[in-house]
Amino acid sequence: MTTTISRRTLLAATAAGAFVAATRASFAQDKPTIRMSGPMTPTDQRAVALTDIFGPAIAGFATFEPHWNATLFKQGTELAAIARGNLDMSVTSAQELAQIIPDWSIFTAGYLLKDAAHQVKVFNAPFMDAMKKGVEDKLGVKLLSVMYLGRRQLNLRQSRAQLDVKTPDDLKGMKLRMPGTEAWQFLGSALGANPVPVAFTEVYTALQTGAIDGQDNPLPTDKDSKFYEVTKQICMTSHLCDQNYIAFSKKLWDKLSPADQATLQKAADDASDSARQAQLKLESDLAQFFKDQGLDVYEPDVDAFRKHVQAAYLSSDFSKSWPKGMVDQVNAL
Ligand code: KDO
Repeated sequence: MTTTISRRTLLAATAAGAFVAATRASFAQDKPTIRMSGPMTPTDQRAVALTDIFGPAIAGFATFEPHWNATLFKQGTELAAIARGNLDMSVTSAQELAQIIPDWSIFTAGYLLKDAAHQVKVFNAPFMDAMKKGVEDKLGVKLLSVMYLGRRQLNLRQSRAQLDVKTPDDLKGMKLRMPGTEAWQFLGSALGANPVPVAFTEVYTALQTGAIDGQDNPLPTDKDSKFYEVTKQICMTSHLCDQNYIAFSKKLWDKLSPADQATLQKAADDASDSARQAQLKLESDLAQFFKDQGLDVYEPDVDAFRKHVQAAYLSSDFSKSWPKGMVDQVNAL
């Protein structure tokens, strides 16, 4: 026996279905969407951890919506976007914070932070409370956790046979791409080079066309962004043990219940811990990978670089804005 559904019944069923979907959607809309913008690729370990760990961990009360490759906001404009209420989250840096709050330039100084564990100890140290409060008060941004980016190395278009880098003198006249903020440009000069500002998403093309002579990033970034395809050497200066901070809208944070705040904080910590372990593993494996790709990978006179860079910072205006005694507190951890 076949049953025929009348047109009226079919229309009623469709309308009911639409009503249920709309209601569910409106319930879904009650959960805030956390829009995040970052210049990193979706395959960068920090992005993978945010997508695979952070997003699912907060899914009970919020929808995580990441935008990678700086497709939503240009690199370096995210903090202002959060402050204006146009963005909820980013992965920021001391170099970006220092543009607005000069104290943060202490963490842009080469050869200060020692390693990933030191970064975590510093971020959680009591003397950082005032620094974090300053960011909340001035920018409406809450720094949730520290992410390990890696030790920054020189990555050059010339082979070692063409340019064997031993000391900062060997970088004289080199067009070394550094990110656009003043603190980054200063680091490029402190290394002995001529810093050239280029956005992260433009670096590959700038290397390919010869617009720049080289760039500096940790080994995992050089792999993930395929910079090794358009460069011939990696000179292991380890000039900055680099880090980022998960930056979150204070306005959005304050709207969450204490329970959801705790869940979100744990999600940020878990994602940062996972990404840190992944980056460290990559860092230990990648020197051989780049050698297999035909790049020269070697150490320069690191002491010569350390002395040159530290002297440049200590005689700079930057160091005048560092909180009194904080260098000693950082070194003591
Ligand atoms: C870069 O532009 O070289 C840099 O490494 C700077 C970091 O602070 C961070 O913005 C990073 O790019 C991006 O997350 C892409 O890895």
